[in-house]
Amino acid sequence: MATLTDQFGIQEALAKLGIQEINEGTSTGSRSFANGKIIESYSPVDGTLIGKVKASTKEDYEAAMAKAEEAFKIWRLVPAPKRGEIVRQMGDELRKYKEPLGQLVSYEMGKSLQEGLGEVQEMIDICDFAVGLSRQLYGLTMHSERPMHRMYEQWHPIGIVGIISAFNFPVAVWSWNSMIAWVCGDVCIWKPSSKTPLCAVACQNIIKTVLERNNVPEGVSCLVVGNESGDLINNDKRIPLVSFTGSTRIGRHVSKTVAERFGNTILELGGNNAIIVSEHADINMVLVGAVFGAVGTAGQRCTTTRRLIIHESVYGKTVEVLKNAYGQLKIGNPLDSNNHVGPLIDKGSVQDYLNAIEKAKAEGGKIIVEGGVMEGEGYESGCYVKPCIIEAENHFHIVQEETFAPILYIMKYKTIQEAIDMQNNVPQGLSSSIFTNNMREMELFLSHAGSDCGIANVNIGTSGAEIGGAFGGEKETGGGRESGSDAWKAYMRRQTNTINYGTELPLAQGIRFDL
Ligand code: UN1
Repeated sequence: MATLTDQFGIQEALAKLGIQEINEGTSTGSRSFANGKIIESYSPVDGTLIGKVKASTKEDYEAAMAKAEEAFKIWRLVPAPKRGEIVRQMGDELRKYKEPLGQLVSYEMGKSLQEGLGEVQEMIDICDFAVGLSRQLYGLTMHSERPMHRMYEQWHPIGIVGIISAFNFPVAVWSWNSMIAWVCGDVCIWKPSSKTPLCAVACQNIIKTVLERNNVPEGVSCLVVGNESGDLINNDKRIPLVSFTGSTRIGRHVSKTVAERFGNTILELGGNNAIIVSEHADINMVLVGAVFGAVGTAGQRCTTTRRLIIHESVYGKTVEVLKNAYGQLKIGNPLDSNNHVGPLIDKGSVQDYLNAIEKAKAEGGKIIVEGGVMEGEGYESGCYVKPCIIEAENHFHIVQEETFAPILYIMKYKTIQEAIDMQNNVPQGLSSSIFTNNMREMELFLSHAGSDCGIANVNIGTSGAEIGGAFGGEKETGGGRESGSDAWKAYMRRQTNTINYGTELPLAQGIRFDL
């Protein structure tokens, strides 16, 4: 095993990132507060124990929160463009560590090295975006209905932002939230997935030097590890905003818990994303979009393509092209650039994948490309599965669910309206796409009568969104938006100010109150 990891330079990457055998899991900037039980991180790539972190106890959490509260009082007074300058330096630091961090993401999470590097690139991109944003936190001015009055709105920092992130994007999702939150003047407390704690420790190590160099209080960036911290964040009245990425099931719990105390949430939950393949589609483009969408990250993106809705006239041809492409997929170590598909995160996910295939068959699904668990040399971790294709109907229970694995359901349609209805007819509403060269179909798909998702693409797959847009979706996806566009507004509180510079006190709405 050690040879395998050494062959891909993992030991060196870990050393560069300052990951020792045991890392103290809870830390604020440079300080550690971890006293809890040990969490072990095993690689799904080869089953090796990569490292251990200590979980945070309730006391550790309290200590971190005390640091966060203290830091907020200082950080909110730093002018926004100066906060942007700190984030700019973080982007520079991430550029330096792109290679080892990308390797660790690939090794601890299991996605391909290319995708691991792409994830770090998303972090760098959001830093650049946040730097510009730090000079553009604009509020509106309004004309008052009263004479000699001025009315405007300001955006103030909201406070402590809780970030609860998932294993599948172990570093990027944190950065979309934290980099934006920081330029907004907030401080962050991050609970990463317990499946990928080392990636979080590495991020903390990378930004630590920037915080220290600039005398920024360490509590600006707090890290708490272990599942216990999740509900501490959800229930904590000192945290006005919780950004949660994960399953719809846990998202429902987070949503209720935070709403109960009138906190705000940004929820990024499950997707059930479809591509409509029109009779007017360019089939070569469909091939790349659909196959990357369905098997990239081994089907573990919330934007993964889970359904292909294909026009009946091109159904046979599309299936043939897909079968051929799936036949050429190389499954294996994701650090080896010859492979297309890496492992699932753990054996629990492998079981979910197998169960989903059985359920689809029981409901009448027809196997087009057979699935199964890979065995033998190179697959010792037991987490490698074959991407499969199942002909199914949209109403099947299993098709209506999100299974975090490379299972692609395919189905036929006759009219474009029928295709749009099928695409929308699932509980989730994250990403969607149509492949067509017909402008009427394209515009209908993008219109208010078209896709009901937060993301709707034309001649592009469902995954791989850029950071410049607002990311998120409707219905059971949770309704949150993070990353680009004006998603920053969720990280600030709006204040409407009216100033009377006259000598009279006229009331609004013309109300008379004579004394
Ligand atoms: C996720 O799977 O949680 O659009 C995020 C994409 C990536 C982000 C996915 N930029 O596929």
